[in-house]
Amino acid sequence: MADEIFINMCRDILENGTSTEGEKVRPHWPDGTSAYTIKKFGVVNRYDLSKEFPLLTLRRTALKSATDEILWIWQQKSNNIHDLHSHIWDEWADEDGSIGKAYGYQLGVKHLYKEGLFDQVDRVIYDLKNNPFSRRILTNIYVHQDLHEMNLYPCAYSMTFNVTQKIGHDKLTLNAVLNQRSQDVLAANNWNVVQYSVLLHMLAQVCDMEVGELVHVIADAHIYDRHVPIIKELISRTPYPAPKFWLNPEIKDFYQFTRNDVRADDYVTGEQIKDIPIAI
Ligand code: UFP
Repeated sequence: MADEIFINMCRDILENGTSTEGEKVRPHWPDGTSAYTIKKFGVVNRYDLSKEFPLLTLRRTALKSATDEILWIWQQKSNNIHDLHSHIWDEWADEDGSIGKAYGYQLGVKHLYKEGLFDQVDRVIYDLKNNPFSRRILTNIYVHQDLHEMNLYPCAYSMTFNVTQKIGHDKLTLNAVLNQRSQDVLAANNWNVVQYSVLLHMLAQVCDMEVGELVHVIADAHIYDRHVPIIKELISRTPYPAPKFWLNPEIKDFYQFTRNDVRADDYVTGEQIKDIPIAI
């Protein structure tokens, strides 16, 4: 499923997308050359997590590192790269390791609701447990008043949670829409999809729900010029069967999860692509 969605999205961008070549664009390649893209506006991908976990098999997505980053944002609510086990944010960090008032910082800010003070994550968990059919359960980290203090504006900026009840099922089903303004398809698409799928699995488990669908809405889905030949080779590969996702069933408190509580079993993939150039 994940491979098929990825291949179809890439084909669509390459065949029907528009190019920003010749336009005044940022970001740029490390050598200073302008990094233009082929892009598609308004891409929507649906992943039924009750059927399959959407790890790409065309090449390997690092499940534990992706989980580490999503826990850094949603659970530790940190904006300091020293709390991360990878170096993906190094380019955007200050000398002290801070990425400014971005991502985890925003999720840690407390806001006043009728029931008292909550940060956005605790508010989501509270609503899912106490008022699951509410149509008001969402997070938003695209905070305009703080944008000038963010070293990178949030790309995936909002999750809207929605609970359904499947006929014949005792448990409720947790679904979500992930809103993303900008997506580097080669470097980060499956990374982001996997992160928010892990998050949905974790929240469903701690709220005693079943996991449902993740709907990924991408405003600007782009392939960078230097990624085009890599993408063409990648989508010519034959996918493998989807791996099995394991989430430690003992954990019932969202704040107890670590990256070691997730695992992909039977995860067979094509060869990894080394040294993907990243536009900055
Ligand atoms: N990008 C993603 N996903 C992320 C992230 C960044 O695809 O989670 F943090 C990419 C999208 C874009 C670049 O290619 O990083 C950010 O540039 P801009 O702010 O100009 O959209």
